Amino acid sequence: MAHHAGTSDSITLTLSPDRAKYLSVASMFVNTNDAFVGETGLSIGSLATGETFVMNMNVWDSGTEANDELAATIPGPAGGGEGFNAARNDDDKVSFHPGVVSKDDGLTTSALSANHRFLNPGARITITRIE
Ligand SMILES: [Ca+2]
Ligand SMILES: [Ca+2]
Repeated sequence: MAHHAGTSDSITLTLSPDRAKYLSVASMFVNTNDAFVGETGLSIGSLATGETFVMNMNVWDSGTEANDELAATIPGPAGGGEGFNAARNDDDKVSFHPGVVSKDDGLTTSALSANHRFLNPGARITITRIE
């Protein structure tokens, strides 16, 4: 999934409660160079019907691309540029994402505006067992 600021998506999964005890999710922040959210091992096996689990997610920098915020390197609608490139010019370490700067806050070459800025935790996941 790919998310835009301030919006939400909903998906329905059909799982066997006997076999699906844990859920892992990942999504890129498409209006960034290489930011993503990801959680693994979310325990869903004990959710009762109608019960909801909510978790705020930290945004990670995948360490593959320098956060230059150039349109040519941002795949989301703010840039329309390249998504993945095998050439790595970041530090090759996953770390907390420092957030984007944007052209509104002084990075004049940035394809991003203040609307694309975020703070950690930058996303929320809500899981509801519906039957
Ligand atoms: Ca980066
Ligand atoms: Ca890219």
